[in-house]
Amino acid sequence: MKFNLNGKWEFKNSEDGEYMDATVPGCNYTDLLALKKISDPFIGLNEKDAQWVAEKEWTYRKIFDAPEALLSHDRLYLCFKRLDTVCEINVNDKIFHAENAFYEWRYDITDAIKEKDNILTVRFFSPVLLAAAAYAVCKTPLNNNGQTGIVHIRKPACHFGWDWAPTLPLSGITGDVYIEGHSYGRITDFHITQKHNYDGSVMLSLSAGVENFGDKPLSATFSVMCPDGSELNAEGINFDNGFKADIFVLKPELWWTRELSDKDKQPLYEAIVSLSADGKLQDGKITKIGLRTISLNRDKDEYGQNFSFELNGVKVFAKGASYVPADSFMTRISNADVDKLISAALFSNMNMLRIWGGGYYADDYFMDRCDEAGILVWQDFMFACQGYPLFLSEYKKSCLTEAEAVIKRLRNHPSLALWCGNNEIEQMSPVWYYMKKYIVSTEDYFYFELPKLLKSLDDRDYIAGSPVGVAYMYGFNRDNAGDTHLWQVWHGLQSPSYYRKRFTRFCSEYGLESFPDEKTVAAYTDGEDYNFKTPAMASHQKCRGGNGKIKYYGLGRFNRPSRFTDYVYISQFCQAAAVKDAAEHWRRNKGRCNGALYWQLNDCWPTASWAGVDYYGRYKALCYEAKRFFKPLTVSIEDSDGGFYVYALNDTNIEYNAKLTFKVCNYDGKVLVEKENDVTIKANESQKILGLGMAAVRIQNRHLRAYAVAVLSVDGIEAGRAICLIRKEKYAKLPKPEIDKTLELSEDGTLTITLSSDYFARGVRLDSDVCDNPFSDNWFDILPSESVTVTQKLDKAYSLEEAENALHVFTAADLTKKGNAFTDALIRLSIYLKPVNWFSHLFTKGVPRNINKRIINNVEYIKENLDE
Ligand code: BMA
Repeated sequence: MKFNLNGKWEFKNSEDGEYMDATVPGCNYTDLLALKKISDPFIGLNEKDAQWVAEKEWTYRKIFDAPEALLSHDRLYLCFKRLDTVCEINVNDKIFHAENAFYEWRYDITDAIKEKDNILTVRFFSPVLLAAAAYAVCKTPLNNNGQTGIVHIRKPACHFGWDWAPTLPLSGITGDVYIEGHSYGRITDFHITQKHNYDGSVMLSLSAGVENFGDKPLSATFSVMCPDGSELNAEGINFDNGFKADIFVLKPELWWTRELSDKDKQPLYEAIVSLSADGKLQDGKITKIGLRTISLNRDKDEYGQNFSFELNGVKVFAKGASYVPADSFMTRISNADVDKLISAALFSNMNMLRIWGGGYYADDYFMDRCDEAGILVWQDFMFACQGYPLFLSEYKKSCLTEAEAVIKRLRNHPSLALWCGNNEIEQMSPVWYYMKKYIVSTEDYFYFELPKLLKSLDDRDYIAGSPVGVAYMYGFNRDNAGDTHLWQVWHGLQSPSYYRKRFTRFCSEYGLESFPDEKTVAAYTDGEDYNFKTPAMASHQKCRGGNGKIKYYGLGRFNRPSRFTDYVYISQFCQAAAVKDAAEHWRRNKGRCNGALYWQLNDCWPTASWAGVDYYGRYKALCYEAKRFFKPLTVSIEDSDGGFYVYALNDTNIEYNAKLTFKVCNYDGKVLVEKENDVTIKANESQKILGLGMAAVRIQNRHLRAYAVAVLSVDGIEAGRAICLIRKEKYAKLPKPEIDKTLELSEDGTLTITLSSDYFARGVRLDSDVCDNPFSDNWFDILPSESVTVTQKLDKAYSLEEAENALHVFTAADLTKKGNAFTDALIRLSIYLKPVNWFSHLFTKGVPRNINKRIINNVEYIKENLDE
């Protein structure tokens, strides 16, 4: 029996004050916000005024009666799905403790609870003061992202501020709280492993851990409900502390990612275990599983060491982004919010999301949605960018307990593809080389202890960190092995063309910042007249020098505009273009490069950042562009000063007979060069299908003010298109197009917009004053003499006239212009010369060298793995 304790609670500042109304799950900030004791920290400069909250201790209290039916059980557990973080729990004067926000806490309160007036309090210590006190006792390396010393507390690192997150380290009961009543026994864990046989059949091994409270015999039965409705059953046999059984699935329906499947929803099997005693059901668990094999191929190959995911034996090019907490106050993230972000990932044709190590582990709902949708999940353990005191035995114990709990919670999910030890700790390690014990214990933990524990609990692949090379501090961020984070563009101010120099085996982080949608900016600047430097704008840019960098990249591609709002457009355009260029380059080199996960899918508050979707769910240009550059079957142009190579990119498992049309045209559509080819596109490969020098174009259009377009069609239907300008926007002299639009509104509220243009229209952006739902397409180019149709589902009833008046169409040719090439260059130079920028630029200038044989020969591990 489960007795729910969610809902109305009371809370107070522990040192003084009266109890006030609180809501659980929730936290001190959201409760204070509801009582109007603080102003919304996401708006204006309010974040600063809310800092006192984290410096206090907060006590939460609930007084309740326990029903007779609950008290009649053999064992009563008080369960907290999440406690954030260090706290003392008092149940009628019986004291318990918690110190880790990443797993469920469970306390035996059988003897502590009574029928009437139970008093339950939870007293949270200030995370800020605690981190400072712990730091005083045990020094930690300097933290670049907020308060130094926070690594002592097992809590999302980004709560203390990050280069995209505010500093709002909450305290509170941030998950469900309830009392579980059990008799005879309970199921502690349910695990299903699968063995795929050569004939295609699958043997499922199901096991349930059981806690037995008495001496009565317990029994268990297992069943599996198949997607076709059939049911398979087995009696459990005793083993260790539980039961197990094998169930054979003769003809499994396999789980795939979307591009490898013909289904929108993946087939899931429902596994059930029932525990009985005394002829009665005492406990049960149900979990959905998908049948598939997933592995990370790290074999030696012609380029070094592979880094490629294989699903059911089929190589997968990973296309996606990193997922960060969707709100600084995580209890405000509803299932609908998660749905929206998953929809955005699907909209952008992603097949993998990386759960980044400075937030939370993926929650059950998120995983369920990924299981259903066919999205692979890369799960970091929660360690990011800092030295963690893993040499302290109690601390390490807490981390390993956390790892065990998380592995057990997530391991049945078919979408879970990889465990990763941490985010960027290894690449930071050289900076704290003088703190030897951090170096040694980091290697111990991530290279030995954590993988050893993992191996005993799960058969998935593991990498020690992201980025990763071939051994501790060897080979990360290089091109012949491992996973990379390529921040030369943005942090190092390299030009976006730098990406094309990199033939990374897998890039799990790269990106460029942009401003969010203008409506989002307007929300946090609270009506103020803003520019790059106004206080609210500056406080909603957490990356040091970030707004300068947005300008730097913007002016590299466009003329300097006279309106600040044009910068919003430019920043999003440049972000989308840079990420696209990299993703397509790596897709063109598929096999050598095996994944492009950009930084970052989403935001935790309204801010300038690398996200593709802003905090309010508004899609930036990147989210739309990704729909095109991650499309499973499409075409890509590799352009250079000398000419073009056209590639077919095919991530499906199907071979296609297709037609390629390639043209270079003037802005009025006059064809300068045209080629047409019939091509056979091989399954699951990238292939060069055309090469063309620039000379033919130059003869006819000396200034190269023209565009190139490649269209790939299968059975007469367009399967993908790529368009590029021959010269960058600022030199392209884009014509001002006349765009015609016709609108239709259907009864179900779908607005259909058809656009056509007299001249080539670059970066056409649609925006509605009344509705934020995504358009079916946006931020596209319109070619002269063709029409483009897009739809948008309106969320309220509007007349056609209202919808039409609310719709704005903007193109790159509508941008304002001030100054000239010289002044723009000076502005860029002054940004470049900021010490933080030029240092980082010089530091990241060259492509890191490949792994050096001399080094390899010194290390046994590397020798075994890479040396021929
Ligand atoms: C990466 C991430 C984050 C950070 C991002 C942008 O390295 O792992 O730590 O927010 O860069 O700087």
